[in-house]
Amino acid sequence: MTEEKWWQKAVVYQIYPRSFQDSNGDGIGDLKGIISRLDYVKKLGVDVIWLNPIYKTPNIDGGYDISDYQAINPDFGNMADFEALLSKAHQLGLKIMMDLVVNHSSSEHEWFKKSRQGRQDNPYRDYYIWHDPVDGHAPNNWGSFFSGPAWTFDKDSGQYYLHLFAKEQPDLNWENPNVRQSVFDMMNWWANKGIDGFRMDVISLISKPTGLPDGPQSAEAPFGNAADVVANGPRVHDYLQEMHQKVLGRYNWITVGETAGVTVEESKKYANLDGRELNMVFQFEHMGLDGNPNPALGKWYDQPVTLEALRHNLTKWQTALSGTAWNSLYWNNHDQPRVVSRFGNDSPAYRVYSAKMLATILHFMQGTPYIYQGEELGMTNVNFDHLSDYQDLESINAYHELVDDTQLVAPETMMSYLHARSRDNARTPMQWDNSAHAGFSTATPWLKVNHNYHNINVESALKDPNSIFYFYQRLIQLRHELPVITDGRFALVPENENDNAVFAYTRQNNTQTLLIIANFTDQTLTRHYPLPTQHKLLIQNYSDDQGETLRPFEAKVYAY
Ligand code: TEU
Ligand code: CA
Repeated sequence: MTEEKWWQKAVVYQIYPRSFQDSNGDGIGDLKGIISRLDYVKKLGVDVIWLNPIYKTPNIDGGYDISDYQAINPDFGNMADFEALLSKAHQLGLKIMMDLVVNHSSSEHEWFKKSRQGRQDNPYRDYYIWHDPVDGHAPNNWGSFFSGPAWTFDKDSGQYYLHLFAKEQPDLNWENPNVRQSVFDMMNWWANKGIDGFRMDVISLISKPTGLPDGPQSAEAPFGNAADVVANGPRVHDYLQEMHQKVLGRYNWITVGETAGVTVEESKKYANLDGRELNMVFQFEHMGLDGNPNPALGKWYDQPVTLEALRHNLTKWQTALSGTAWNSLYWNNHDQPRVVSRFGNDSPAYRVYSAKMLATILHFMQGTPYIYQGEELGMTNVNFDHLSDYQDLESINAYHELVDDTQLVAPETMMSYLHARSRDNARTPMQWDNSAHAGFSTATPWLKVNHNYHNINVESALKDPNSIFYFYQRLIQLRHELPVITDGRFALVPENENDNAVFAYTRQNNTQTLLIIANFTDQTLTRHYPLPTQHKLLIQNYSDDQGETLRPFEAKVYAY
């Protein structure tokens, strides 16, 4: 076992700047707003803040389309504001992890503007992935993650360029050493500002497969699935090892790879504890279990996952990486619905119980936990009435493709799918108090506030000793105090392997055992788990312990 690293004991809090706190009354969250709320983040007890992109951007995709990697989005402030944020965070003992989006840039980036100027004598042409038409068509069947084709034809030069995401997000050509060096120089420039690490957007997609083969295409789908053939491409580990040599190895950072499509075996390369590439993966298998049974509809669906499938998957990752590689632990982020609505029960009777239950199951696992802003309040999904209330291009494009173009889904059904799975569920403004616009802004926010802010907000959470907030605070504190949460072996309780209502597991090291029990249903159940006579109850979400009786969404942890 390698020596313990600081980031193995750390807890990360994710801030989506556009939706956290507006400081100047334009309805858009900003850096000064974040500064004004750092004390709140500190009170929760986390160690690191991950900031979603704050760079200059045309904002086609929530800032994941960057037109200048070394400038701040003016909606959010300027470089002096960033420096102030970093220094205030450091004073409070909080680290700042930045988003690194280098699978693609914005089509407004200087590199792409130059790249599209022509094929001759153009050192920037090969910064992106250009291809001649094949039989008058796009080079292959790949679809964009945001609907439509992954190739756009450029009339002026007679070639197609690749964009796995929106057409305004052209993919960078990592095979070009100048691209890699430009990225590494940019990373070192941020390092000199004193940042504490990077979260690397879709880093598993940077190495494209040789020959750009078609992806698998299901019967009704208009395009092939690019992710299946692009993820974990032939040179991705070479590129990350080069990045480690030229950048990462110089700093005591936290580095996390957003690795869609990563397998357990691949994770042992990306996030091996030998430290040649990244600290940890951020993988998506448990986010993909409740997709539509029709592959043409992908993530668009409104039915919940079964506990068996969820437990099976989480258990697989807990056991497979143990001692070899490191994983992130998360229930939601800016791309995912709210955990309490998706895996719990957000009705008034059960919202608080189920939010605490889900937090318990996750926070006693091995890995580095990520808390997405508002999760610590039990913020819920939002049921917008109209498509026009949505701002997220993935949601809007999917609606048009599935309802209008292919007519695979009826309009009401698609609204139900958006209510369940749209990325905007995560992006509604942070709910600070009961005042207009939830205290997020004095103006109308860029995206509607969830109506339930009158009940669910920071001000009331801080007044209530039984709030979800204080429960998370306690979970974070326990991780900092008890080594077994970081280094203990994970095992499912044998009696529990096929239980369709309760999730129970143990963590064990040489000095301590923890038994974690969680009822995933709204029913009262009876379960018997062997427990030594000498034990104590470490944390629970009800006010008393009724032994073998498990009340709706009850969670408790014994230590012995
Ligand atoms: O997301 C990567 C990714 O795999 C997405 O397709 C994700 O699965 C989808 O949003 C879920 O619905 C990252 C960022 O987190 C996301 O916000 C960006 O839009 C995307 O990359 C492109 O940069
Ligand atoms: Ca603002």
